[in-house]
Amino acid sequence: MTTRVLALHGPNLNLLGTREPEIYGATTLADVDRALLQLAAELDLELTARQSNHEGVLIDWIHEAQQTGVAGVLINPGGLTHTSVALRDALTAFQGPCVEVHLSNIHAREAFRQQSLTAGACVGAVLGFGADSYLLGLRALAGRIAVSSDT
Ligand code: CA2
Repeated sequence: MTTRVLALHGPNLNLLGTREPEIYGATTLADVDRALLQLAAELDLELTARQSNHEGVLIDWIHEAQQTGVAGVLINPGGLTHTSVALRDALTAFQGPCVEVHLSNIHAREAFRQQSLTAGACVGAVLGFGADSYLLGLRALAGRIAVSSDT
């Protein structure tokens, strides 16, 4: 059976590679998605990647993932990481594993970025490795899905 996973990119991540390269690197979101799709194929996962600038849209996609049997969620919640109880609640309600990823090391940045409201609803987080955070996060998610489907 096909194992489906959802990769979600939060607000402003559509700007990746176009501004602030000193913080977020020169890789575009399309580059990230291409690399994710390639790794997903190697891991035998069917990955769908989506980006939205709207909190409610991200929440709706997580609900839809739950309703349609998606096995796991990889998410960079962007700035919502630090503010959104509603997004955390949606991730908590999702029954499969979720992994949070960040391009930057949020703990080495401004105080307001050092707290994640959403990471506590995830099995773990990968941060600070630029676009590689997504790939490491996808490997971790695949491992979790494999373990939970064994039991
Ligand atoms: O490091 C990350 O991945 C962040 O989730 C990125 C968010 C930021 O609010 C979080 O604190 C950490 C920002 C995403 C916006 O990305 C941009 C990329 C290029 C130009 C402007 C924004």
